[in-house]
Amino acid sequence: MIRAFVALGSNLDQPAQQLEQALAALNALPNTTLAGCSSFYTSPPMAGMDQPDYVNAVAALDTTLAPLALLDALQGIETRQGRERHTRWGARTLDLDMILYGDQQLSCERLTVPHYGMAERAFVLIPLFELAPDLTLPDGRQLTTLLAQCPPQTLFRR
Ligand code: ROI
Repeated sequence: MIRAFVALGSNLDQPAQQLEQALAALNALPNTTLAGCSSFYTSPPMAGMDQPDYVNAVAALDTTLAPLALLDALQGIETRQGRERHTRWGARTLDLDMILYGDQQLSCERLTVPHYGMAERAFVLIPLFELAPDLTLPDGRQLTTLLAQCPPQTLFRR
């Protein structure tokens, strides 16, 4: 059994409801249980983009799905919730990013874990800290160190 962490984000079509629906879908995945979810947070789009604010959270999953099978499952949920991939970093109904898969470091065309951008994203690190304050990344860095070094961002706990 692997403990994986998934970052959830939405900024279209009732974002908080999108996240609730996604959590139910995660909990219904085969060979997977939803072990926990952080609070929901509201934040402006990163890098000052002209989009609606996001609602973000992080979920903990216990799974025996292999990494790419879990990725397929996450993309299936995104698609069923109306995700359309037009432009990179465009507004979206649902984004599910696998940020950690146990203590494994994986890199292939479809998937890199730990997620390449997590260290710069307070909207990932702060909810993750709620679930796993003592977490150490596969490369040995402490979550608390990443948090201390993360660029400041506006984030409201809902
Ligand atoms: N900004 C915030 N605040 N939250 C996100 O989930 C998010 N996701 C993205 C981009 C467009 C980079 N900005 C974001 O993909």
